[in-house]
Amino acid sequence: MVNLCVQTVDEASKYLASRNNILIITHKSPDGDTVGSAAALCLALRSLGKNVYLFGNRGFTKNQNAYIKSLCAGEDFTPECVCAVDIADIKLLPGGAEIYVDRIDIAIDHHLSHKSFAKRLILDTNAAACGEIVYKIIKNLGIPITAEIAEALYVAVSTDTSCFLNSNTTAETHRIAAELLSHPFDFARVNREFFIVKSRERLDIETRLLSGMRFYMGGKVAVIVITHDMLRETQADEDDLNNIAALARSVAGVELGILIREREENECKVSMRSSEKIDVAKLCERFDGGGHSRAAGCTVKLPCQETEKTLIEALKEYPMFAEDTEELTV
Ligand SMILES: [Mn+2]
Repeated sequence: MVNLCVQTVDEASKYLASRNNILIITHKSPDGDTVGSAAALCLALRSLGKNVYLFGNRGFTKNQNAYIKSLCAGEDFTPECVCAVDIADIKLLPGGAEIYVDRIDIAIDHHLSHKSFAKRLILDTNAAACGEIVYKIIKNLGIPITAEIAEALYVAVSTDTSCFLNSNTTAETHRIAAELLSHPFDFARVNREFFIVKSRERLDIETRLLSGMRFYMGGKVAVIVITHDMLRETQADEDDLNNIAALARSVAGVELGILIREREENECKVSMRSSEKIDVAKLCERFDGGGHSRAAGCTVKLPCQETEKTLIEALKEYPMFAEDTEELTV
């Protein structure tokens, strides 16, 4: 167990400003928030003349790599300071970063389910995105926000709020986004790229998921399953699957959308999206996972069908689902 030191924005800023040769680590299955936060922090600290790199997360997608490849550390980089962004749990370190398990100097995070692992922690669970905290650190250090930094932070904040649609969006989120938009980057292109345009592969997998969606608890729960076969047949890659967990929740009457994704023969990754009526972080914690109250995940060591059965069984304990548990057909 590490001796945790909780930091304010000011303390975290001073700490980072006092360090050099900094490695920034993003989480496993990196999303827009972890990547955008890391890129913005990296660029900002570099503008102070520091040596800063991102850990070369093997999970970076093609789209993400286009932005950040040049920021990634080479094999020979030996960090003096290791910083984790948007990482709620040490189990979410990306593959290859295990060597840093006991030596994360500072974690910047916004997950309510955060399990301390770093020597220092700046945690703001009211922040819609980790990018909001990084924004405050950059401002605190008086670093000018360039168009590049603004774009990275905008990606972080917009993706973690599903383009300012989710209930985690606050007035502060909008204030930060408003300032970011005052810098000359093409936010309409970012919005189009992240929230509007769909690849043919995405369309193909969405079609399959929609037609195979199963409903439980009188239509309050919807389950979609992505198997290896589906990925092979549709040729969908990680970019194509971005935020696909939100699909099940998008159906009228659904309070809880569940995505089950086949990992190995006996292992599934589960992502949940919910309305305000159910706290999925708590539900996922029962399966050793976690996240936010409206968006969380866990890993279940069972084949897909059994994973689905186990999750639906667990839901029967919730009073809101208790009265009506039959499966509906589509
Ligand atoms: Mn986040």
